[in-house]
Amino acid sequence: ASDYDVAVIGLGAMGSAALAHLAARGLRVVGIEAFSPAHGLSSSHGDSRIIRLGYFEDPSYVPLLRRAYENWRRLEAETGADILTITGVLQIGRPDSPIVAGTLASCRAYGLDHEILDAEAMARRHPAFALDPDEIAVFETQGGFVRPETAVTAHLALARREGAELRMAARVTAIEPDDAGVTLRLGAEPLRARRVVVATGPWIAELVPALAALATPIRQVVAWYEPKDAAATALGTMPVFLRDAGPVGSFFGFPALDGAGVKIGKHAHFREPIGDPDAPNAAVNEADTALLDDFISRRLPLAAGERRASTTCRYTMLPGEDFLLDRLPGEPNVVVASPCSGHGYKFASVVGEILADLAQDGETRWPVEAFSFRALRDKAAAVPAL
Ligand code: PYC
Repeated sequence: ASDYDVAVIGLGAMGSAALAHLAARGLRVVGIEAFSPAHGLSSSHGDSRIIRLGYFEDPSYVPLLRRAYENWRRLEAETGADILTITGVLQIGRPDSPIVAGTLASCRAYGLDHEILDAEAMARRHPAFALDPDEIAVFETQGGFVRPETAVTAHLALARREGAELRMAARVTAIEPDDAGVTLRLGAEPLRARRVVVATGPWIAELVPALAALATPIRQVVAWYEPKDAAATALGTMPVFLRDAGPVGSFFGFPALDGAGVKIGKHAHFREPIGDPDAPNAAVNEADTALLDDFISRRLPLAAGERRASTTCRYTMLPGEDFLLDRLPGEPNVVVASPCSGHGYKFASVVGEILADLAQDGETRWPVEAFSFRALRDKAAAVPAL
């Protein structure tokens, strides 16, 4: 007999959400976390994550995002936590840049509320941003941010209230699947469950060796700056933003939140692979801060006061830079999730529902074929892992 219907390993963004959805369905569930909730070694800390509906990456994400917004609001109602704030999002670049053209394609495909602002309109409406004359911004009204630590805490609180058992600072060292379920090795006492959800982010390949050559954790850096102009960078005035930077990639940022200043980062930063996920990230260095200082002084001059703080976190990248949400081929009792290629947090509330579907029923009504092992292998054949 199994001790549990479902065990969830890894209680960051995706695992905590899956645990809450499974517990709310009345299943006997246990959540197991090697460290502590939203710890600083992984991908669920740092105060804020952008959420946006007009997804430039592909319009096919929009239905999932609509559900993510609904689920974030439901989680707030169920727990009283303040998780989702709407600020609007500015997606800035040349008209033919992937961010601008892709956002417009999604907005038009789904009739999403948006405006196109040229450099002059931006100077008038959003003076914090310095645009080149040939750049424009798509302002999408539904953009905003999610508070990652608060969301993990809320999902775990909900899970606990619905009867989930939580085991913190407990490390699963192996998953042994069989026809009836899975045995998890942790400490002296193995644990039995009918199904397992593996959502261990940068540690995913440790428990799912099939991902060793496919999932690559990389080091990410963000920094907070004292605004030079408090009014222009305040929450309620300044939207969150993404900015296309041509061949070097893109930058992102947030208005000044909670007295911490304006936070910015470069998507995927220097794409530095992390060899051993147990080793702390290399500390923030001069090359890291030079990149961010240069961006903020040229592109957000009214936010470019003193750099107050900086930190590292991690993305776990996949070929094609999509997600993986699937059962392990040949092992239907093992559900694999959470390498989200650096843009997954906003989806955690719907990903939790999808993982619960896959663990409970083996299938989901949400469109996830693009996030299957088969799709991942096709992408790996076409593009390298990073
Ligand atoms: O998906 O909006 C996003 C994002 C911002 C920074 C990293 N990902």
